[in-house]
Amino acid sequence: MTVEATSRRNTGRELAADELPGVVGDVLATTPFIDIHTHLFAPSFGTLGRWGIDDLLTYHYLEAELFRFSPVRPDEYWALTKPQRADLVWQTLFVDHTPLSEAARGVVSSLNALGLDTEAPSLGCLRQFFADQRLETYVPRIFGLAGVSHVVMTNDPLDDDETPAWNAGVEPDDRFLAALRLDRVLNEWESHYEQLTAQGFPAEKHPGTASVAAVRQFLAAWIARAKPVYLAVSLPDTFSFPTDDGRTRLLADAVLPACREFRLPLALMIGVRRQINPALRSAGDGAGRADMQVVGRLCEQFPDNRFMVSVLSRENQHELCVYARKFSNLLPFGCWWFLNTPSIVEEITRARLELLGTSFIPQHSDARILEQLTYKWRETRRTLTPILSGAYRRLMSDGRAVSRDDVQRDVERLFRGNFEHWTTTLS
Ligand code: HDL
Ligand code: ZN
Repeated sequence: MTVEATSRRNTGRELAADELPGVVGDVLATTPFIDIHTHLFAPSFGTLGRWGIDDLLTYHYLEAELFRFSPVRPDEYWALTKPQRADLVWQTLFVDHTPLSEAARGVVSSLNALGLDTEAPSLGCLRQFFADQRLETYVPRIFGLAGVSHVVMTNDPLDDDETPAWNAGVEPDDRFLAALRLDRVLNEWESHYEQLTAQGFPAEKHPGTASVAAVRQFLAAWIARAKPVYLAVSLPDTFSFPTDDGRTRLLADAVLPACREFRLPLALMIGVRRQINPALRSAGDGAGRADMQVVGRLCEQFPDNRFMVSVLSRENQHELCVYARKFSNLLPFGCWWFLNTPSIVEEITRARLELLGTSFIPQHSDARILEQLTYKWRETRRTLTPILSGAYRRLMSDGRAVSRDDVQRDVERLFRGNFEHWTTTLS
């Protein structure tokens, strides 16, 4: 059969190389992204949602940095009120020192995006601005500044602060998509199985057949209630599969079958070393290099499951790309947590483009505080513009014309289409 020489249907004017940064930057700036992993909550979740200057400044990234500059001890810090902690962080990291770290500069960027004084000697005026905001207009303003259309929450069906909102019938908000987070089920079973029983799904301390059935019913009930776009779990750097532990049994016999039944991806976030310094509380987690063979085994043994995977160790990134080349049911996503800095994002994203083309999701914000969306996505767009421009420039110099339509198609795939294709829920 002769293969017709098909000329590429040029869907737009061919760009000149020196136009690329401007066009790429403009396409990134004007395409709304889907933020596939955050810790934000829709306004209907009430006080679970965090926003404003005191929350911005008591972000655990900044608290970890505070203890490097201030003589205050963690126990003294935790004894302060949140405004007192925010005052101390502001004075230490933003007045007494230059906010050069990613997280500190992020606060400056978020305040600047709102037209606020980034050099305020104290927080009074800033607090007044945030006190004057009303979420019904403020959330759309932040989404607009950040250039996002949807964010995915992290919903823990065993969190005592969150389940009352679901039980009360929280009003759905299609800008805030749900994701069921299963850390307590898969990583801390013995501390939480009784909560499943209390919710009406009789489970046992050592997960056997009855507990597997209970988890299946628990998941079915919560999937019906929360309508998640994926299920998720964070896993330690020591994660292995299969082993003879309860996590293997619950993952293989309950969670992955539920994902297949309800056509949901499973997001694996691998490489976290929880609480390496407990005194820092939520700032006390660290990172470790994982054995990436486990990713290959899962993708191979469960070909009908779709795995979205983010890894916390910089050293695991290249292996993740290689496994993604071998398994099309593996979708790498994001530059997670300690990797979300311009220099490392550049290294990871260039390698992914070179190894995977546009078949990955470059970033998620992991935002915990609403206004962080603005700086995290501004930073992503700023970092990705030269990376994508460079990839197109290299393609053009090797003999393939590039149009703005190409750039638009690729950006939409990277920041929307890959995720929409993997989740059946988005319209
Ligand atoms: O486990 C996770 O989802 C992590 O993102 C943690 O929440 C971490 O504390 C974080 O906020 N990283 O950005
Ligand atoms: Zn997170």
